[in-house]
Amino acid sequence: PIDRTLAGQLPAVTPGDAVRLAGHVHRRRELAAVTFLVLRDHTGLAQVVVKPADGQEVPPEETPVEVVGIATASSQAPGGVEVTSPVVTALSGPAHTPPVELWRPEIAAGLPTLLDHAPVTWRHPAVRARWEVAAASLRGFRATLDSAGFTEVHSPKIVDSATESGANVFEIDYFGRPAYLAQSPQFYKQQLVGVFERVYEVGPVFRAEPHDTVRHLAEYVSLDVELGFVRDHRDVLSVLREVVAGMRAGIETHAARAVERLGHDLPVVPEEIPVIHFAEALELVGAPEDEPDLAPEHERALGAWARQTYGSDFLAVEGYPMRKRPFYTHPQPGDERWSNSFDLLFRGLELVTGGQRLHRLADYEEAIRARGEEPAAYASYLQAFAHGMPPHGGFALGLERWVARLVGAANIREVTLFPRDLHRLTP
Ligand code: AMO
Repeated sequence: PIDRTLAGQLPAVTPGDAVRLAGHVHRRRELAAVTFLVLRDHTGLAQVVVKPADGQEVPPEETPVEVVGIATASSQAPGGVEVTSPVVTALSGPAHTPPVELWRPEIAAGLPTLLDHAPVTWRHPAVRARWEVAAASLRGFRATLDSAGFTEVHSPKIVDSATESGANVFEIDYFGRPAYLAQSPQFYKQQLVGVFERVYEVGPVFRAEPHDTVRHLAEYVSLDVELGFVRDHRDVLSVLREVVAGMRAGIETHAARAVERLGHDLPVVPEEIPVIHFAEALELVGAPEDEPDLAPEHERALGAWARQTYGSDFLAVEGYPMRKRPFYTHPQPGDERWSNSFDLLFRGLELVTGGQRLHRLADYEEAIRARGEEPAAYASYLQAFAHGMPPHGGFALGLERWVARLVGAANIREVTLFPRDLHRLTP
């Protein structure tokens, strides 16, 4: 028995040695005198040359196969080594014809085809590269926070109340009483600051988004961070800067090949992320001064401005109006119209929301009442505050938005393995 050689290792094999490869038939190219079998595994592609004298059938594209043969130097093969005199064994029945030709360098399919056939279309190397960038980003995210004393946590996804806004929660039947799919780990990550001081979570969150947009999903991956003993939201922003730089470094280290394939520049992360106040941002884009939020076209304009003015792909907008922020938001000291919260724009798209939170029990009770609700409804959450919580803050970054912007995808669905939206529940 010979150990498996990966496609990526084949160039380093001594010509003349016997090798055993395993992977999918990426391409079967039948010429008059030979058939080329291009084999694809998780490390790349390898070329196998099948001659009539070998007496081998090459199964159709996408069939998983094992190939035992001889490593042979060839200037025409990728990496300079191919496999000759093969014995080809199909590891399952012949694969059906794929909905799109996966061997072509660029996948020639519209978004609906890509999404409807996701289990197959994700096999295309250029499509798979999008998720390789996501996975490498996650490695960088975790590495940055692990080395800064954060503890990874997991909070429940079945919860008893909305955290962000009442409107877009999914209600479920929980043993006969209503419950909700969590819109955010917000309440739990705050409570866990009381325990661990610094926490992060990578997990799904659920938003019943009633609109079809290119940047909203009904389920997405939220990268949540929360830390205690901050002075204000600017301390949170410094951690966010390190996190984004760490995610970029993760991509450089673990997905350089994928980035090269996708042909996009990695983002410029300045030493300090430029910050603009919400009021100034409105003025800059020429929006009315009582506007409570930034519209997507405003975000795009601000992104272009940051690029031009600071050479930065990132811009933090701080001070969002209190009336548009959730009740846990800390006001801006001295002017309570504004908040100590921010959004981070990445290439003109909202990527992150974060800020400083209230931390005194009395402030929570007042804020909840001011929104016409009763503190009693939040009794379990408020326990942490009754028992002493430090000044704290944090943020949440949407993974799919990050990857979409990195790889230049116009629609967030292009970078989501199995997207969920208004219309889609399969695959
Ligand atoms: P927010 O609701 O702004 O903040 O969400 C944080 C980030 O998550 C991403 N995002 C989405 N991505 C895909 N589809 C959606 N429907 C969607 N909605 C949001 C965005 C956004 O910036 N608790 C706060 C965070 C905090 O303050 O720590 C929160 O959830 O990238």
